[in-house]
This record gives sequence, structure tokens and C-alpha cells, in this order.
Amino acid sequence: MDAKQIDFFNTFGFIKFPALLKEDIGWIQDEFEQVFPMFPKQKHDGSKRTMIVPFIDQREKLSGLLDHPAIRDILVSLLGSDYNYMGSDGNYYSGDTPWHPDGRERSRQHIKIAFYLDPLTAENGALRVIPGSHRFGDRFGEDVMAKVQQSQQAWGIPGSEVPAVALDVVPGDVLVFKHETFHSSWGGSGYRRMFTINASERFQGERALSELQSLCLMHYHYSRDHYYGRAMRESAGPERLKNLEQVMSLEADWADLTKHLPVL
Ligand SMILES: O=C(O)CCC(=O)C(=O)O
Repeated sequence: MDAKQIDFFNTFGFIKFPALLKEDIGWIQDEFEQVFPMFPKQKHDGSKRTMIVPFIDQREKLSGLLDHPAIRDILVSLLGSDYNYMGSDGNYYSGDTPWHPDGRERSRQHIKIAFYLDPLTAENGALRVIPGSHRFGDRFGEDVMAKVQQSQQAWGIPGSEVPAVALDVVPGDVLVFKHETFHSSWGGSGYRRMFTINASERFQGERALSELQSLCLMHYHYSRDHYYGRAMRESAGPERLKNLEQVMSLEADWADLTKHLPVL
């Protein structure tokens, strides 16, 4: 990313890269379709969101997106070359997703890269973002935080009419936003395909590892004995390993810590 793109991202809390993966989108869609049958319990029927976590980790080729020069450039430009890969979810979304941020961690930057696999516009479920809503130290960010989920009560309008930018996409476009940025989607079908890559700056400071462990536990979703999937771990070369290493250094007994969660 160049300095202007980074400044745009820091100012507005999101950025779109049109056609970034235009050459790759065919195999990405094929691989996406390969993952869901691996988890027969996660059969999507269009009635509600179906999610698989971790997602890209299930397949060697999808795991390799972390090594893709265009994706790596985004991650390294925004988070530094020692960034932490924080996981991935693969989804069939169904219907509306109300306004929300993904997190509000003050100590370090967290970003999401979103890959939508179907053409979407504002009318049929394109992701919407409120520019600047990540700035929760500002009055604006605080007002959005306090009122956007009750927009009818606060402003007399439904969530779908809250002023926002709709990020229309065609497959191959890539969206990136800060976890703090408020986002939503309205009017989509029962079969919106998308997956994400989440990443953060490396955790520093005295409590780094315990904070990292708490955050990882929040995103576990399913009982398993490794945070990262087998394909992700086993196909990682030395460069990617640097982005897995801090989470892998946690000496947690993940199977025990997550045994209360469902099994995929
Ligand atoms: O596309 C959607 O419906 C919402 C996506 C979303 O909320 C997310 O990835 O955090």
C-alpha cells in the first residue's frame, strides 16, 4: 500500500481494492466450495448464517493467501512484517447483518480483510461502513457507538438508512476495515458467500501473552486442540511462520480450554 492509501485507511477506517484478486478468484471460489462439505454439520439452508472457523486454515491453497504478494502487502503495510494472523471465518450469510464493530481494543491495531465471492450492491447486501466510526476517542465515534444500534429510536430511521458507504463488490475485489469500524449489510439473499482474514499488530508489553490468549479464546467458536488449522500450520514457510509464531508460542491446553464449545 502507498502512503495515501494508508492515510485513507487510518482516516476513514476502511479501504477497497478493486480487482486485486481478479486473476485468482476462480480458484478461490472453488476452494471455498471445497471447505463446507468437510463439515457436514454445517450445511447451509439459507435461513441463517453458517460459519466455519478457522476457514482458510482448512486448505493449503487458501492458507497460502497469507503469502500472496497482494495480501501480504496489505498486512505488512498496516501491521508490520511481524503481524499476527488472528484467524479466519468462512460464511454463508443470510439476510441483514445489523450495525456493529468487531472489537474495540485500544492497545493495538486489528484489521479484517473481507473476500466476497458474489457481486453485491447496496440493494442486495454489499457491506456498508460508516466512515470515521472507528475513531472512538472522538465525539462522532462515541455518538455512533451509543445510537446506531437504536437508530429508529435515536434518529427515526431504520439501520438500512443510516448514512454510510456501501462497498459494492464483484468477485476479486478485496475490502479491508479496522475492527472498530461500524459495518452492516442490508437486503442480501440467504446465500451470500464471504470469508475473512483477521490480523493484528504483534502483541507487545508485559501482559502481551495473556491478552493474546484471552483474545484467541474469544474467537475460538469451536472446540479444537490448535488455534490454527493443520493445513495452515503444515504448509507454512519461514516467512508465514513469523506471523503464526506468537499465537503458537502460547502454552495453552486449547483442547481443555475449549472443551465446553461445540465440535465442528
Ligand atoms: O457481510 C455481512 O453481512 C457482515 C460481515 C461482517 O459483519 C463481518 O465480517 O464482520
